[in-house]
Amino acid sequence: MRGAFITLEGTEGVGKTTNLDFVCATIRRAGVEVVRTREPGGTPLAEEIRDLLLAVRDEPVADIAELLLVFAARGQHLAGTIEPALRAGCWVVSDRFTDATYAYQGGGRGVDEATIATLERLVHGNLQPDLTLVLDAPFDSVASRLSGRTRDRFEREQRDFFERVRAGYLERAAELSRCVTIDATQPLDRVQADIVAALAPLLRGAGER
Ligand code: T5A
Repeated sequence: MRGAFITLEGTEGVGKTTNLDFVCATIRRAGVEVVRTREPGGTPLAEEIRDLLLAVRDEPVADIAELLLVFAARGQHLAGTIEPALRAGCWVVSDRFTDATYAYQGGGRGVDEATIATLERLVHGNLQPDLTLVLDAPFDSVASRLSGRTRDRFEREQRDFFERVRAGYLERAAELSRCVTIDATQPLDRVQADIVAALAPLLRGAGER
């Protein structure tokens, strides 16, 4: 039986990585095998593409080059990690997937949605996450969580970029029934209580998949 595909999304510092382990542990407690992964990345080649994407460089990166690199990494991630795991009946939990492209390259950079949709169809056809947890917080409430880190190429963007990314996520979440938006400004235990509630319907169906 095919596994379920769950993604965590949101702007920088909202707690995706922090909650990824929690999501995986909650699923394992229900007796289901889970693969934890991330984008860009998730295979050796895709991780190399991640390094290219996040590196701070003097040369401006063209929007189309960034977009194609994101989907190149995703194609490899799907072929090497996501698809084999789902086929084997494992659940896959990924830190970001294509919603991030709509939010960052679409909302943030201004690439038109139709171009992203064309690549989405080409790279993953009808495959979509079964559940997407969108951790949401205004820029100001999470900016302090990132202070003191070395900033990658995306984290060096200005506030208005992250506001457009956040708006992109919220717009998609409002349109897609697989998305559950969670208030990431809450204390961690409250965020995780919301995550458990969002996972419950999928976990109830785990035995029937
Ligand atoms: N990208 C990616 C694209 O442009 N297009 C795409 O299609 C894809 C897939 C990847 C970058 O690539 C771009 C977007 C990204 O910029 P990344 O490292 O995967 O980069 O993503 P980041 O968002 O940069 O990851 P971060 O680590 O910055 O953010 P997280 O994972 O959301 O936050 P996390 O879990 O590290 O938490 C940050 C801090 O906050 C604390 C944590 O303890 C930690 O210290 N925290 C809380 N504190 C208080 N209350 C809570 N509720 C808290 N939750 C977490």
